[in-house]
Amino acid sequence: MSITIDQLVNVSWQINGVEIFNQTEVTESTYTNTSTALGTWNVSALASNKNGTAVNTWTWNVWMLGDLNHNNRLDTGDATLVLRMIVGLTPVDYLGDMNHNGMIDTGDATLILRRIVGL
Ligand SMILES: [Ca+2]
Ligand SMILES: [Ca+2]
Repeated sequence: MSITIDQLVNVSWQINGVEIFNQTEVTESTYTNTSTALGTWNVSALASNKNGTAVNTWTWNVWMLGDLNHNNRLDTGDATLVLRMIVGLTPVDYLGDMNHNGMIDTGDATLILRRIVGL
């Protein structure tokens, strides 16, 4: 997530209202995070200077790899969605790329099914 401002500002990045980092006297600011817990988070960037304050807020959904139906577990519904993507019945969602090969394939469905039965 990033913001660009046409004035020098101080930026405070917050998740669910708690500041996670800030920058002073910038015109752009970027926040990246690759290790956040699963769930839905409100990410806000507060930009302020002597002229006022602007806030930009995003809703950030973090899902488990393969959890295509977003119920926080791997189940047969996820495997079914992978199969539907392979045959073109459902738009491709790379959240289902369990084997990290850059495409949705039967290997992904197999991995989901193996995970369900604990193999
Ligand atoms: Ca699921
Ligand atoms: Ca794959």
